[in-house]
Amino acid sequence: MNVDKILNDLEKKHPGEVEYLQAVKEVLESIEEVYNENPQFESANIIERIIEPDRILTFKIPWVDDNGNVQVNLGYRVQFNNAIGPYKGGLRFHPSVNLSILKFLGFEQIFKNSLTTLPMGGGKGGSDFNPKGKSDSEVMRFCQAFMLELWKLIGPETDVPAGDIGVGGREIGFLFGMYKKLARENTGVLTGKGLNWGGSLVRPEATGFGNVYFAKEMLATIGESFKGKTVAISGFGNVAWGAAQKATELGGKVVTLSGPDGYVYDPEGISGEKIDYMLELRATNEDIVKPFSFEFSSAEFHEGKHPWEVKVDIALPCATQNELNKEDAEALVKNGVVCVSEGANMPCTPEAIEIFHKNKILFAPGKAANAGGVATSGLEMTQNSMKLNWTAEEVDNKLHQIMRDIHAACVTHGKNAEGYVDYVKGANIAGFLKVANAMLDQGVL
Ligand code: NDP
Ligand code: 2IT
Repeated sequence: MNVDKILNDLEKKHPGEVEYLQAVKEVLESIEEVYNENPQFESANIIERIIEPDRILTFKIPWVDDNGNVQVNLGYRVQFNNAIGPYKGGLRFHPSVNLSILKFLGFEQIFKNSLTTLPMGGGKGGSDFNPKGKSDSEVMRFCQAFMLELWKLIGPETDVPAGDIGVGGREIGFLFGMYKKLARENTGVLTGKGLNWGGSLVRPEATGFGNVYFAKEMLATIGESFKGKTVAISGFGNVAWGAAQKATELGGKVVTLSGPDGYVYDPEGISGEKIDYMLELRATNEDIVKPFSFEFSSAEFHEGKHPWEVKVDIALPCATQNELNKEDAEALVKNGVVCVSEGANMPCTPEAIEIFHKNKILFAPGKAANAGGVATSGLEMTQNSMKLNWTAEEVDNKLHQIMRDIHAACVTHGKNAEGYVDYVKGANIAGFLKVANAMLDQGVL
């Protein structure tokens, strides 16, 4: 495989799709060696087949706002690869959404879902709709208009969307209701559903819990744990909320949260009612974390800054892509960070990851460390198929075991001669091999 040539060709076909090209580059560089050792991959041209999505649906979404004005947004669903199961992946509603971002997320999702050990292919979708400042009825009308197009493409055995940035329980409810009405069937076509209508216990917490379980496994390899450690978290959404709960439960002290406006630093620790308040803040649909510092006097707000300047032992970036850059990584390392585990998708830039690797920091990429969310979506699909519900304990135990298994797979494929584990390489190789072999088995499609 000639990585440079493949990337050049891809860039010519898709100029300016920076996030997508960034995600593909990382995977190709990690798997190059294994790929070249297996000539059957090259003869079936697996690489060219895996880096392009199977198909992309783009559609317009006209809807009426509370003032009677007609608004128009763009909607997308990227069905990337279904070699090991139905397309599976979240929907993102954020003004920054474009095809490059959804293709990067869909591409990552293929390998993440493969790592979960469950039968799920990779996909992603969303819209440039901005939930900021929208009323519940506006969100409902938008979700209904979105589903009016999307429903034709999805189904419980073909493509199963879920939440992501800007899409939580409320949006899944509106989307599910509309699908049910259009398709005239009540199935597990979306995950992240409410508990009374097919949802799974622990799904809301699962991404953040899973991220902390993964970090716990990494820390154990050096005889460490969360107990007594300070933890910086970015974001204040669904993933940050779950991570803050579990990190606190395991004895860590969470000292930061962040939003697009800056970060809050709370030296007394963010636990209990402060974690509950995150949900309130999120539900306001105002894009800011600053009000946290009005609510709790122990918290200081730092406008326009990243939380990575705070001295901590563990960093959990849980907001969005490319939010932790080289300078941030240098600051964390200088301050003695031992473990960085990505709750968000691709939050660390390639330059930041290089700094972590150079300094032998325990570093986990999102496709391994945040796989607990989609894994629990997979468990929701199983419960829907069986028409049974598992207890929170059963789901949490399964999630915990899946995260342990993902960690073990990363170690198997990522440990070097000196004993340092390159979790990026390990996750990419383990995720890739399963999908590539499935594609070989199934012929040229
Ligand atoms: P939420 O919408 O619940 O929260 C997203 C958080 O990130 C909010 O705090 C949001 O603030 C902040 N944010 C969004 N865009 C930016 C930006 N451009 N700059 C700074 N902050 C930003 O989403 P989730 O918690 O679900 O998602 C967070 C990350 O985790 C994403 O990368 C997502 O892809 C990933 N993820 C989510 C999973 C899930 O199950 N939900 C599973 C696996 C990964 P604001 O909205 O105010 O802009
Ligand atoms: O990035 C992700 O893994 C998610 N947003 C969750 C996807 C899912 O299908 O649960």
